[in-house]
Amino acid sequence: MLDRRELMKRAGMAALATGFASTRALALDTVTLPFENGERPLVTYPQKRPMIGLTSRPPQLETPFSVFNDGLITPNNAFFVRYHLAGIPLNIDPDKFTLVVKGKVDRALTLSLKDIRKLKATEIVAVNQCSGNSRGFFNPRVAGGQLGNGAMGNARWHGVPLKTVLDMAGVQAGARQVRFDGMDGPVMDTTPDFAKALDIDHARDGEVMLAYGMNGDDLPVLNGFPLRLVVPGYYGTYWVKHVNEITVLDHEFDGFWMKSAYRIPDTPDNSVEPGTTPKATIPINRFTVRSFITSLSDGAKLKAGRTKLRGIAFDGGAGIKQVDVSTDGGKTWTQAKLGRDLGKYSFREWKLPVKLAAGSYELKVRATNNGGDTQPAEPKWNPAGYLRNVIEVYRVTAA
Ligand SMILES: Nc1nc2c(c(=O)[nH]1)N[C@H]1C(S)=C(S)[C@@H](COP(=O)(O)O)O[C@H]1N2
Ligand SMILES: [Mo]
Repeated sequence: MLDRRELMKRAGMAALATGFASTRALALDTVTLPFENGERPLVTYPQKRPMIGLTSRPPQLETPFSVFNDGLITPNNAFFVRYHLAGIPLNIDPDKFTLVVKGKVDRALTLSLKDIRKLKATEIVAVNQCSGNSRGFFNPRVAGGQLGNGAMGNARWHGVPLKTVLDMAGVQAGARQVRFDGMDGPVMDTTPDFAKALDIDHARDGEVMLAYGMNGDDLPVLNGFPLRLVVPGYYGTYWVKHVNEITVLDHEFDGFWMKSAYRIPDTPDNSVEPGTTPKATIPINRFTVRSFITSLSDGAKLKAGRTKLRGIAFDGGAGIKQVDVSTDGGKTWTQAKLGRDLGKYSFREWKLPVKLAAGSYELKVRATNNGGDTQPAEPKWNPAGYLRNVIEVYRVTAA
């Protein structure tokens, strides 16, 4: 017998599928991101509030930046969406969903969502950020989605450690990597399927998670319902959505999205001279350290006097040690007060009251992590437009 809650949920899922079928990215309005050709439609999709639309087939949605000033956790209905392939699974029956674990294991597994939900669950607050977040600001410009700063979000993820499932299957000696594939696929078979891999020790570190919950709810369809990988501190490309196949490999996975895409220069700071091609590359991995002011935007007009500056900082998992703010274009810096610590993979809030007499100001914010990494004053460059973490500048006037 199905209980009432279950029935309601099913009705909800069916309505959602209909919603996707009939909603062709209804454009409400437009916004302009602060770079050339930055005009974007504000679009609606099921389970999402109006979002900045980058593409519609597949849907790619950016979070309006003001959302990051509302709280440290990004709401599910405002969380960004990134897909590579147009064949996305919008009508998944959670009762029929299975996760297969195979390859170099003692016992191949086929787990239902119910089986997975019975395993001991954990939670982690972690930022998911697209490798190409902020790509639109690159100069010289680079190919790829011209994103502003909204291809990131911070959520409380709920699920089971990937290690639990790998241990159930029994990883065999000689395992090198674990490959993850989701239910989406190419519409034309000339496009390579989206699959990613992690080294076996990383996959078994106890932090990498198979998540079915996000901020106390199911995952939104467009964020990977009913199951996705969460790889704390690592760029979003590894956070495979709708994951239904896990394969333990005795070699390094050489699929297109590992071998050819999502690679960064193999140089000490992972950058190259603007406009040049790196000699050697490595797979993209942990986030660079970043910080933003969220309480105002570039070009803001303020009332002269006291202003409470506020914002966020995050990094690839060392944790934020310090945030400094400058109101004179970087000549002098004042340490901001850090807010509550939600864990080393979360956004960290910072606050600083300042006094601005009438005039023009260049506000800057700079974070430093526990590993001693900080943000560069001049932007670094790489041909794919990844890793952006220049110190952000906000030109404001007080009157
Ligand atoms: N199945 C699947 N998972 C995927 C992708 C994809 O195209 N297909 N894109 C990845 C990339 S590049 C990013 S940045 C994140 C984005 O996660 P989100 O859409 O939940 O914000 O999903 C990752 N997982
Ligand atoms: Mo991404």
